Amino acid sequence: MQQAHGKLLITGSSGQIGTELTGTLVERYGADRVIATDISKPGRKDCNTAALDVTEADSVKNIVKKEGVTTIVHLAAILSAKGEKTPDFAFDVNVNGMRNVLSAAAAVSGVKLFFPSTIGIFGADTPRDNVPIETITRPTTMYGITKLFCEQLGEYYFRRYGLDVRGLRLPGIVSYKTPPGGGTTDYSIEMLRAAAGGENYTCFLKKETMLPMMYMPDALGAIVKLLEAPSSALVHRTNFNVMAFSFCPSDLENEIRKINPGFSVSYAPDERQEIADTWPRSLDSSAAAREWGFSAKYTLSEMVRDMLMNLAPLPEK
Ligand code: AKB
Repeated sequence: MQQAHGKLLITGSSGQIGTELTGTLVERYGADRVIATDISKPGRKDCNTAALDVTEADSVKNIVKKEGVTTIVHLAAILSAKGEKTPDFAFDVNVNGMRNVLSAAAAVSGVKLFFPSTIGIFGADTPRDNVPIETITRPTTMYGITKLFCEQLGEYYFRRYGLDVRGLRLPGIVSYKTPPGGGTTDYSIEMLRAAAGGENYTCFLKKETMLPMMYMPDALGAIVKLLEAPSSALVHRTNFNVMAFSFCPSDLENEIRKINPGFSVSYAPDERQEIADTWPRSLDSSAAAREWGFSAKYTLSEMVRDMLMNLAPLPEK
């Protein structure tokens, strides 16, 4: 178990990443140090829990102060597809939530804050391949616009108040424990779930839509590594690119077919195609590797095998 001082507060802990990251942090720092929060009080029993609406500035400030929080993992956010359906709500949660968390963190000395940004901060004018950290960032979704703002507001709090803010741009994250909610890369999990359940799948993106992705164990490893990196090692702060591999829906379909030859996918792109068309195919993650040792272990085929095994027993060979 790692030594951590004070409490570690997680917002959005009931989401796809939050559910698993909370377990990882409880193992690492101990149950009594972790407070898992979400808009409704999380049902988990392995740590302290509380209901917390990040859009309520006083509630955020109070819990940070009252509990002696020294690390905040701010996951509460509205993702790309849902954000296009409810742009005002996405603005409120993503922008006001981030401001409230930053301001609560800055009001107490020595607090460290982690939040995930996204490949959604890029836009149609961004080069598509091996995208560097510094490039054209003109997102067209509410999710992308608000997350780019979060990156820049985080940098502002670092420069102006010395707040130890850290963030990375996550690609699509594939996992089996908790379904994602409202993302564009969710098709990959839906496809794997359908295959594991013995069903065929209708994909909402075109078969050739290539996007950067990562398997959950590598995402958890990356978040913990960035969280624990010495502050002095960080040249960048809130905008590290990270990815494991790129694939398009037909690559995933073919990979599933190697295990489950009867599986088939039909393609019926919807409005989420427009979002995916503005995102890059691959990212340059070298700054993350250099500054805090980012690496991803799983390949696409290892991930597919592990997903199918965990979602349903694999067919006999
Ligand atoms: C989404 O699809 O909105 C997210 C993301 C790539 O940030 N998974």
